[in-house]
Amino acid sequence: MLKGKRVTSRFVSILMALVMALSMVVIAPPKDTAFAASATLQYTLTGSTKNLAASETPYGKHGKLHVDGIYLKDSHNEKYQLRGASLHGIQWDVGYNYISKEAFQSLRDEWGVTAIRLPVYVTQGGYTEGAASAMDTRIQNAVKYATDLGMYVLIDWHVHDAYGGSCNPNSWKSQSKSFFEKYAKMYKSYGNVLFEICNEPVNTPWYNGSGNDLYSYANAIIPVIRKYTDAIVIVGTNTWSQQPDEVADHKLSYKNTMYTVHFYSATHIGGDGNWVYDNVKKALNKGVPVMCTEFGVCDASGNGSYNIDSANKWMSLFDQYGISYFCWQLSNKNESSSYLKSSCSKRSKWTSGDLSTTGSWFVNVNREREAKEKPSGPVTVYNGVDYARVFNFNYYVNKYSDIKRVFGNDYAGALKHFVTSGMKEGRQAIATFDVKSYKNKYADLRSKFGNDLPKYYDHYMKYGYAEKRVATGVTTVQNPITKLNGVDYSKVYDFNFYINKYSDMKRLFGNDDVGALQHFINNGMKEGRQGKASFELSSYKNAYSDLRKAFGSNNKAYYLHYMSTGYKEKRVATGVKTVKNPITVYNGVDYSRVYNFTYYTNKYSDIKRIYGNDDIGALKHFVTCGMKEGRQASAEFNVAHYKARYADLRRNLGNDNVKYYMHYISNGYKEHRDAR
Ligand code: IDC
Repeated sequence: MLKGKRVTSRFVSILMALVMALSMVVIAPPKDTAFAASATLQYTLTGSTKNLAASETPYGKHGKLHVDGIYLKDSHNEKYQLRGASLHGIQWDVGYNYISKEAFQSLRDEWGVTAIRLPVYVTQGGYTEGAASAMDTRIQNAVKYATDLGMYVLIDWHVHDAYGGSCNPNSWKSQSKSFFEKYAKMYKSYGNVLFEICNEPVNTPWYNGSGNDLYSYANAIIPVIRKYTDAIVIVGTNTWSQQPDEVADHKLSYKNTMYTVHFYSATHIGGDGNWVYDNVKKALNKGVPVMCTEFGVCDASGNGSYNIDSANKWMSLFDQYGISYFCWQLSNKNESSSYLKSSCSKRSKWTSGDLSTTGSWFVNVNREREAKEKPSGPVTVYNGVDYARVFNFNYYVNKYSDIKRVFGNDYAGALKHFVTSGMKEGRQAIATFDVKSYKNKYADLRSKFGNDLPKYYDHYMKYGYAEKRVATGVTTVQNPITKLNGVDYSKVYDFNFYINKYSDMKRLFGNDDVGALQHFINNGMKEGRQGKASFELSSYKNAYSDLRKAFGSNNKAYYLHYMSTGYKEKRVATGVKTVKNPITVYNGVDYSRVYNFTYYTNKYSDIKRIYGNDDIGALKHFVTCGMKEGRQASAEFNVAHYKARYADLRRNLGNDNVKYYMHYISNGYKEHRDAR
């Protein structure tokens, strides 16, 4: 629809480019393409939002804005570039559908947007054509949401040449006056509201002395606003806001006033030699402060093809001068300038796949700039979480020389290190919170969090501080735990006994009762380590043959038996140095006629070494090897003597030792044969 009407400016652009190309030998390329944003989304949008404290929102950090020379500055007097999202016309559902706190918050938290533009179309069924009251409601809602979220909001009196010919904002001067009277008054105490008094004049020069020019219009409207507020006012310029340079000779006298440039990058190709681009540079050179309240990365119709490269060149220029920008437009309308694909019907919480080329590029642009934003002072908020209870920049860099070296001047970097590494490493970042002390002090926390140190910081921030828990000065573990996963090991385990008895345990778990208990459960019992003065595995094992039969060499089972039963049965668990009631039955055969554990282990040093306290092992050895080898395991039975003494046995049993032992057990003993 508008394409035809752009011909004039496009023709001028081409002509100018030609003239420039012929007359100049070198056309300097724009400096600084460091931020050449891609049209492919470089970030993952998950539709999540952050719970920012007011002080961490864009407005909370930067406060009320003002103009200083050609620059927009924040309340710290630093240059400040707004990253703006323009809604579509709010008289249409494509515009007001997205007026919600959730939508603005998505823009703020995932799109890197700091400001919202509200296009109040004057015609096209807009403010002067029947929609005023509906649009008033929408404006007021939008300002409320933006304000709640600490975002800037630009109220745009959207005069727009949709019907051809010229567009002179003086045509709606009285309506404009009452509109701005109303809103300047309503928002006089709002530091985050900006006013744009005429979107895109056409065929209306900045100044011609007629009283019907833009200069006169601005001089009629701005005093109305200034009755109430010195908020930033942005004034449109001639030819769809492409001529801010025209202002230079007749600048307005009101402070905090800026002048508009609009571009559509496929029509107005970024770079020297483009008429609009050059107009901006001229304006800046002449001290005219410029704001880009609308631009697109497609052609001037808001549709058609994209020119991303051109858009990036425009952004480079804007970056050089800190020029704020507002990208056209947040909707899913089926046209190139829409941020969202037309298939996306979500009104907020958009995810990566919902974004069009414009939307993707726009997010890249914002997020790149957001990442480079220098905090105005030490920050404590990271990813929406405020670490002020546990983090202080100065304390952190002064305590750790490695941190100072790397992050000594980097507030955000130091905080990021703390959050992503420092907490895991247990570093202290504020005098009032030492995670080691906090952990030592509270068994309830240890049993929940174990060695997951960041959880302790988190607990203190969320609850511990409010509960007035002690977080410094406790150097030893208090009330060490004995229970894990619902099992109480206190009958066989005591933290202090365990770490003091074993130097390796002290080294590894000196301040870590959970780790020590885990070690005891997973390894210590298997290894037969003693966990408490009143329970000694070897003694318990020595004392009870029923347990040895049941558990054999499964050490852990003895501990568990004592915990569950032995303790109640008052079984003895210390001081028994020798094996009591050593077993003599193996695979159902009782070897007691030829075998005695004490005799066997005392007679053979190798047996003693290996089976000194292991009656089951010794007997097994005897049965499977000892008899074959002719070893003696009882004063009553010597196989060599037995064999030598009885010729009948030798005839029947030959040279097989084992058979002699077995014969004695089954017959020889009863027959009173002598086997000594
Ligand atoms: C366009 C919208 C389009 C709508 C039209 C109505 O993209 O959906 O149908 O307005 O007139 C501007 C104007 C802005 C235009 C935009 C694209 O400020 O209102 O929006 N554009 O044509 N100036 C240059 C381009």
